[in-house]
Amino acid sequence: MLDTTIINKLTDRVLNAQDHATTMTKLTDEYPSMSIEDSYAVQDELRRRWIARGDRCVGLKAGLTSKAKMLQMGVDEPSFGILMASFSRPENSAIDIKELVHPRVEAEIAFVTKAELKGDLTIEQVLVATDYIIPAVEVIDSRYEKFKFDLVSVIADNGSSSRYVTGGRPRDPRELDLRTIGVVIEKNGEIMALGASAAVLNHPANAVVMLVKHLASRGEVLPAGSYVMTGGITEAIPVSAGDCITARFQDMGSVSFRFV
Ligand code: 0L1
Ligand code: MG
Repeated sequence: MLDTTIINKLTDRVLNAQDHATTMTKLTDEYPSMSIEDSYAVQDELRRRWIARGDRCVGLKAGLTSKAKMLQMGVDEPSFGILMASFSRPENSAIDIKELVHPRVEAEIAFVTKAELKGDLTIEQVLVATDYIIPAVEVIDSRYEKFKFDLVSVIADNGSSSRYVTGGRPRDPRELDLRTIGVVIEKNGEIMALGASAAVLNHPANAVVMLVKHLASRGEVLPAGSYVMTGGITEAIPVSAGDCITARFQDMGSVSFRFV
C-alpha cells in the first residue's frame, strides 16, 4: 500500500484537476504498483477535504455496472465513488460546461435508503430498506485525457463523478419491476441511447448489494438516508455547451437540464 504522503500528494493532484477542469496523466503511470485499495484511500482523503471545505456527503455511486459501460471504458468490474451535496444540480438548471473537461451524461436509477445496510445482502433486503427510487442523470467527467484510464486510476478520480441531477417521480421500488424499466436519453430532442434497467447487473438493486459488500470489506456500512446512484443503463453520451438533455424513465417521469 502507498504511504500517507503519497496518498496526500495524489489527492492534491486529483483535487486540482477536478477544481480547475484540467486533465492529468494516469496515476498508475507514476505509481504502477498502486492498488484499488490505494485508490479508495485517495477517495477517503478527497471526502475529508470536501467536508473540511463545508461540503456534505449525501451518498455513494456505483459505476461501470453495465456491460455497455464496461465495454465502453475497457474494464471488467464496477467502481464506487462518493457523492457530495455540491455536485447536485436542480432539474431544469443550466450546468456550466467551463467547469468541466469533457462531460458525458448517463441515465441511472437512484435509491434513497431508510435503514442502515451492511454486510452480504439480497435484493429483497435492499428493497425493504429503500425509502424510494428516483430517476437521475449523472454527468461524468474523467480528468484523464480522452477519457482513457485503468480501474485504479478512475477510482482515485472518484469514478469520474462531477454533477448529478435528480428528478421525475419518486416510486416505491416494490411497485415496479426494476428489471424492465425502459429509459431513453435525448439530446436536443434526438434519441441518443435507450435501454432497460436490467442492463445494470441484471437488477439495479444488485449495484446496492455490491456497494454494501464493498463497504463491508472496508469495515463500513451504508447509513440510512443515503442517496445511491446505481450506474448508467446505457453508454454515456458526450455533451457540449448548448445541449439540452432529457432522460425519460418508464413509469418514473423524466429529468431535463442543459449545458451552457
Ligand atoms: O458512473 C460511471 O459509470 C462512471 C464510472 C467511471 C468510468 C467512466 O468515467 O466512465
Ligand atoms: Mg454513473
